[in-house]
Amino acid sequence: PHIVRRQDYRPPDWLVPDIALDFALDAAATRVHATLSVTRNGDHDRPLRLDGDGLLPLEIRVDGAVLAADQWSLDGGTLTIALSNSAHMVETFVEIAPQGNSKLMGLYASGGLLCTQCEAEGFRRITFFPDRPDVLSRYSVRMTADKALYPVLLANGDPVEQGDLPDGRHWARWNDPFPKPCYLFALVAGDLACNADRFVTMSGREVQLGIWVREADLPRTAHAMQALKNSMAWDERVYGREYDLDVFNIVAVADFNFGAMENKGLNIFNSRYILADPETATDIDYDGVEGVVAHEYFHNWSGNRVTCRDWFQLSLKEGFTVFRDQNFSADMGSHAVKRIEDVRILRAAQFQEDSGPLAHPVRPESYMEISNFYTATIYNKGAELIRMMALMLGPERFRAGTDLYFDRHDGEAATCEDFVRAMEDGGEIDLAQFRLWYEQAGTPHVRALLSHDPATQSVTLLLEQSVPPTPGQPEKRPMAIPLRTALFDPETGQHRGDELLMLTEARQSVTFAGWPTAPILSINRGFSAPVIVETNRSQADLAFLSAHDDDPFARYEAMQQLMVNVLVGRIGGQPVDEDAVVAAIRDTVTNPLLDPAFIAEAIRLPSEAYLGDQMAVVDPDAIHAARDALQRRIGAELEPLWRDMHGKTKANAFALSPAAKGARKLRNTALLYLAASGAADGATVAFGQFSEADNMTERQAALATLANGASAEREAALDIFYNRYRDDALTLDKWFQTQAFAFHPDTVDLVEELGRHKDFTLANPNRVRALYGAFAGNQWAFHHKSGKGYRLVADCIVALDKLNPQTAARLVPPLGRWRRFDEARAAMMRAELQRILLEPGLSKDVTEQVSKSLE
Ligand code: BAL
Ligand code: ZN
Repeated sequence: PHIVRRQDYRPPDWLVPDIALDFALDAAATRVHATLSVTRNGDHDRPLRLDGDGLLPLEIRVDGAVLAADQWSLDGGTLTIALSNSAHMVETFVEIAPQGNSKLMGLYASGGLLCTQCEAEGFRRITFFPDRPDVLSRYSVRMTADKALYPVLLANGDPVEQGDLPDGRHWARWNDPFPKPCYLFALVAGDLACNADRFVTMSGREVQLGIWVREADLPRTAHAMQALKNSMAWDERVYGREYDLDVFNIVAVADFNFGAMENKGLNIFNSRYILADPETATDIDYDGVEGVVAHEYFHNWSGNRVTCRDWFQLSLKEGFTVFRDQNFSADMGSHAVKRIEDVRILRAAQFQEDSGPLAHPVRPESYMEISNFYTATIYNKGAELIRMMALMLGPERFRAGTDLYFDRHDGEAATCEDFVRAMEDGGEIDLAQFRLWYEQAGTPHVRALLSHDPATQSVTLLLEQSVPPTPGQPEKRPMAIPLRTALFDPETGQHRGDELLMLTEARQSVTFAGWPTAPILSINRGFSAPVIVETNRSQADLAFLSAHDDDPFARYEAMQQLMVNVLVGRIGGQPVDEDAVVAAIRDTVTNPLLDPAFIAEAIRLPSEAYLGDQMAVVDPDAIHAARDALQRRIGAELEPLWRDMHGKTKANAFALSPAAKGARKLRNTALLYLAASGAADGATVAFGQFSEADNMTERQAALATLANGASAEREAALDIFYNRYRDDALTLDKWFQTQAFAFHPDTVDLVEELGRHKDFTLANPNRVRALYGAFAGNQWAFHHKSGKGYRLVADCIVALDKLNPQTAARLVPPLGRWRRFDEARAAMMRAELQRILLEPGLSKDVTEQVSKSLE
């Protein structure tokens, strides 16, 4: 298979300043007439090459004249036309079949809608075009369609004209004045209702906002609309960025590979990130809607106005936009809790990726299939890189850097290097060494050893860094690592100031004077760098920090590390002091000064997967047993506390305020520990919460608690939930997901059964992720020693690959982690990967992920 390399980048041979598209829309057969004004880029005699995927030209015209069959060629999808002058008008006519498009790339049917997804390379499935992000065009789009089936016709930009046609058809024209790459093209046709609103920009322009959904879903769009307006105001306030068109539309569709897509002026969303009401959405869902609406909106500047030169620069828009949406969400809620949540996601998804066969730099060097690079590294680690630059610069200089970046590159296709240079020039900083973060894959390890010298009344902090080898990068250079650090006086419980230490050497030390007694080290505060830190802090030091650190992330981290040490020690058969964990949890829960949402985060045991990451060889059964035992002990020893807290946090009526959300989070945690305590009424209390809840956050948490056990209430609750939500796809996903994620000895068999359930379908990516995605993330169940879990996921990959390779490929990484497991499991995982690779007609998406996993 063809490998694309960053070093091979060459500017496009031909540019397309303008394109007119005419769609005769029909689910079975849509005709597309494209008119491209093309101009030769530079002095060369190379022909015009247009990308196509599954397209056959019905007719081609150049400057109005129809081409004979020997005047063009089609090879591997690419249409080649020899052109003599420096500018031409090229027309192509093709027919495509949206209804048969199960890949959900290009133009496809979802429910009764017709919609598009073009990023990264879906536009070539619609029409012939130079499908690369550095070819920017002004689009004019005309659509005709059956008016009864598709009364609403939307495209990018602003609406221009519409009218009726004979035979029950109608038409609409949209123009987008902003030149854009074809991956940002979009259209939607369907029977949709609109939640309409308006926003007045900082310069006083009025923008019409529309969220388009099925009529029945309209009541579930209020939260998304509020999030959109908040995002628009936030981007003006924080980055000085104003919206630029007269309309901004969002459409929700049920079948979608991504979470959403930032098409210019017409965002298309997976409905799970638009629809929310208390009956069906958890607080996490509400936050997801807010965050993704913001993310897509922010792309209007970081992605659309300034786009990417090539796909190796993907993190230029994604890392920066994730950073922007993270900060927006923090401003809308709690900075402390948002940071903890983001780090938890980074560690679960990106650290695992960075330590496995699919590890790649934030700016990759090569790919076989770009769809495989929409990864936690590009997105989440990319966001951490921006965060580190923002920290090193401080808010004013960072803003100067982003202003310069937007000014310099507006209307251009830029690179990660352009961004870093704007930070250097605008923020007046030297980022020469920092650039390594874009080049080197792998999570840096930092050892931080504090030693006290009573004679000189000083302490020395020795810092050492190493970056592990990753595929294709055996040797690494030292990185520039910003570490926010403080030293705590154990007598006063206070520190003497937070310092930003820059670790730039492999080994470096710094001495602090004026410490007659040894202080306690708080390091990587706020998770200032995406690294793994190892320290020589005792359990007593960690317990101290868990009670005194004024940096909420560091306080959380101390608590987590306290728990990790106990659990890893227990798994390794070492004597451990579990009482210290119980005491720290008691102190945290009963501290009236702490935010309930923070308490809930802090007292949660580290996940089984995270514990696995701390071990040389992951032992899923031992991890589960140790974690379960500690959970039961915490439950039993503090049972009155859990009972009391569960009662106290019962809300009277649903609200979305931070206080109400925090109370629900704490209540659900209390329920979990109460159920683990072994109290005779554990299942009854959970079932009570399940039945009485006026919101999905409490209902689903109660269901999940019950799903871990074997009570009669478990079956009853699952039945009630299914019957209540069987006709609501998004909520039924939760029913699949909760079971696939359950800590239950029979989960693997249950997942096999659910795969045959009449409501399970491979055609809907959300449903696949709810069952197989959740299951593959359930370490204990997926790694069942029978190997059955591996077989189930491999079977799903093989079957799904025939329909939707992009979503199939996303299930490969959990199998690819075989090197981390014992020989028996590793052999079974490898065997499944080899079986997948033997499948005839395997997509390049899955081929790339599987072959890299076996290397
Ligand atoms: N650009 C793909 C979806 C997203 O990151 O917004
Ligand atoms: Zn994005």
